[in-house]
Amino acid sequence: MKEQLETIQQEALAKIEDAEGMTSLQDIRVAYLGKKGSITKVLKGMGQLSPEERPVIGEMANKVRNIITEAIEEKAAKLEGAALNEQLESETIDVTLPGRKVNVGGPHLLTSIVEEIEDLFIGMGYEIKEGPEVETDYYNFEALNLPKDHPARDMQDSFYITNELLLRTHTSPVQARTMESYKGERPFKMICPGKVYRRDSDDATHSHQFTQIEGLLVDKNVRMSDLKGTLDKFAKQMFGKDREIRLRPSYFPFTEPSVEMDISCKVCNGDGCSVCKGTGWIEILGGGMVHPKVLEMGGYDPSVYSGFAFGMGPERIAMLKYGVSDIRSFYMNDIRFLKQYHHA
Ligand code: 2NL
Repeated sequence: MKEQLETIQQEALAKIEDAEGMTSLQDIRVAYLGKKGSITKVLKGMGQLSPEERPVIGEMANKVRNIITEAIEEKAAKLEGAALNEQLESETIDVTLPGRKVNVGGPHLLTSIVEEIEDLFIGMGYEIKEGPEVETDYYNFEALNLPKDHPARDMQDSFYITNELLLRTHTSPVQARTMESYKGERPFKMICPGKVYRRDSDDATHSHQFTQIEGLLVDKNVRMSDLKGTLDKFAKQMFGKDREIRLRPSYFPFTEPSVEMDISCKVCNGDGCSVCKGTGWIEILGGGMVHPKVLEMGGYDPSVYSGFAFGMGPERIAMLKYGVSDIRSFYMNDIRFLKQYHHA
């Protein structure tokens, strides 16, 4: 039995030495150390031995098992190291290959225009305010001097949710809310950009959803000339320092007196062309002195405070500034249109 174990040890060590991969190593483990392996077989035959021989052979069998186990583990570590080296060599990465192109988007043209206008008014000390797009009848109409029988309140012209709730038709409710929040106690200046909604059949110049920016300044002794100076600065910064403005009388329910502002046509410099329809002037926005009733409803005493307000459509500003001919282009999300303005 002693000889048998010695042969087993020699044989096993030679096979382990020659093993070329993990699978053959595993086969060797099973053949020698497994339940039906050679060493187990020897141990099973120990019953025939004398009581003196048994512990000697038992100890030897254990030694042989340990030697073989150790040899297998050593060889396994060697084989794994070799496999890793081979993998590292075969999988070298070519860092000189050009990378895949990532398409980076940019702000929408309308976003750029709104931000440009915001920056301009922030520079004049204005706050930016936002408000809800689902508004109450009170803030959208009543507080702005648009009483119950006013034609602008026609069901046909607005998206009503209930009798008292609707999608705001202008950003003016934000101004009404701002006046209310300041409780008639302090002067302020703010602009409010945002989405507004009107029932309309969409075409090249109409959209049922569009954006607005309105401004409101309330203080003591505010005059029409303050409005004119502010709008002149806005026009020159937005459209170029050579632009002239002119104010024409107009009507809005929340201002009195009310005006519309034109800028001199950039294309013909005021001589008259197809862009300005021969007039030399292009309409940009509306405004006026805040109606005393609106001040009062906002909590400001009209005998102490006065103010000016104005409103404009960023779509129209963008169309004039960049020659966009169809308002629907802003909402169709045609990537060819959007891409043209990523520099803007
Ligand atoms: C336009 C004209 C305008 C206002 C908006 C306003 C708001 C309050 C008080 C007074 Cl709370 N006025 N807003 C005033 C005049 C004109 O917008 O053509 N917008 C596109």
